[in-house]
Amino acid sequence: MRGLVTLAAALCLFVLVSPAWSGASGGSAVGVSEREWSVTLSRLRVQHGTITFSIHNFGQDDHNIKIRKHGSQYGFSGRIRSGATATITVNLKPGVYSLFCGIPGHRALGMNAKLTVT
Ligand SMILES: [Cu+2]
Repeated sequence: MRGLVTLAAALCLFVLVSPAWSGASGGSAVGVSEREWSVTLSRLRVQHGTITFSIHNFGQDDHNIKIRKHGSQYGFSGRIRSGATATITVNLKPGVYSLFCGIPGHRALGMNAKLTVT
């Protein structure tokens, strides 16, 4: 219940830094907020294993999220329309990952974030 409340708060009230909440599958969860031109994570460090990313596009343009480390791709949200939410669940090993928008030009404009998996 608390997790749902926290998730709703993160998505509806633009809360950018929220406490960790447990994913339904028992793994970790990370909230991702996209807008022109930023990607903001609810947390910057997360434990390795199953991680669910709840991604909301607060922007006016379409965006997406790609998860990469050392040139290898670990996750892709597909297109997320303005106002929409996408969820992707991936299994990540420890390391520093980049979460960025893969639409040409958007990463360079600032839609890029780093997540440390411990
Ligand atoms: Cu974008």
